[in-house]
Amino acid sequence: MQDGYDIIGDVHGCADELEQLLSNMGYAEVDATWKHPNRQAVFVGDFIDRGPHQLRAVAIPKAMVEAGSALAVIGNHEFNAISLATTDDNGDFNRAHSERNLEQSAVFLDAATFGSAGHREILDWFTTLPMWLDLGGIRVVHACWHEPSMRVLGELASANNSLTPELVVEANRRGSPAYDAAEIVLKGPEAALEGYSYSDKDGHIRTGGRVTWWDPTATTLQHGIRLAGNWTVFDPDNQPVEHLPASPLPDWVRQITPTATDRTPVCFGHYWFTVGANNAELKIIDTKAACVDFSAVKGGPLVAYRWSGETELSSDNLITSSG
Ligand SMILES: [Mn+2]
Repeated sequence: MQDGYDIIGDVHGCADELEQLLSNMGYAEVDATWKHPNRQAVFVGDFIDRGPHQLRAVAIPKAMVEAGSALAVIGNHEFNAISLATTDDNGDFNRAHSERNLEQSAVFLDAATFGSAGHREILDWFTTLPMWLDLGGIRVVHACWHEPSMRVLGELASANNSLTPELVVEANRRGSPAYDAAEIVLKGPEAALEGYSYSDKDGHIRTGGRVTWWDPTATTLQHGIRLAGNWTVFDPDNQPVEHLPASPLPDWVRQITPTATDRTPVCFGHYWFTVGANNAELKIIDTKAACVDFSAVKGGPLVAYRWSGETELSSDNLITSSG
């Protein structure tokens, strides 16, 4: 029955691409859900926000998980959705209803209607999702596999490592251990840029950058901070420059980088990889790490890694919604 896992990247409202990908992988609609005769899907989270079919992008994975044909971990967008709708001991929303926060969640909130029964049902399901899955030979997390952070989160989490009300409060309290741990596991480690800044894909000026934590050779800001090619980098005098400086990444970041000796293969999403012309860049990172987010909601394919027990991952096992 169980021949392996099909680990599916960030859906972000792309329900049509999800159904196409499932169909391409031999899943079929049975009893109002998608099933494969001998495989199980695993979603890396980030079902919602941005894309056109918010409710279907939740309903399809939810039905699959409830039917046992899929597993799923929570992404930062689901964490944010829960945090926007729950309150701390003072009665304040765990995630403030600032213009920017609401804008980031607007597409989902428009579709789900904040405070409605349907909205609460979706959030209740998100709350059941673990923050990571160790499936024996393959690991799945939304952004970063980092065991010290997982231990911190695990102390406040439910038995299956899903969120509890207390953990949602703590993980939104800036400066708390759970806040830092959730940042790393769900959003990926970010390093300060020493006065440098850049304008990101949404036009926000950022003074910290996402670290390529999976790459043991990336030891400097220049090589270890993930920036898209079309983003502009500014030096401390706010002048545009070619790239970030070659100064070393902070020690705490380098300690997150996996060592060569303990590397169970890990699949994750979150990082907006792109496939390039003719799918030339449709590939895993290395034999121990695969990002399955290829920017489906920005015109890329939705991608899955089809894992069948191998200890060395291969790009040959990537399957796309585009066929
Ligand atoms: Mn994400």
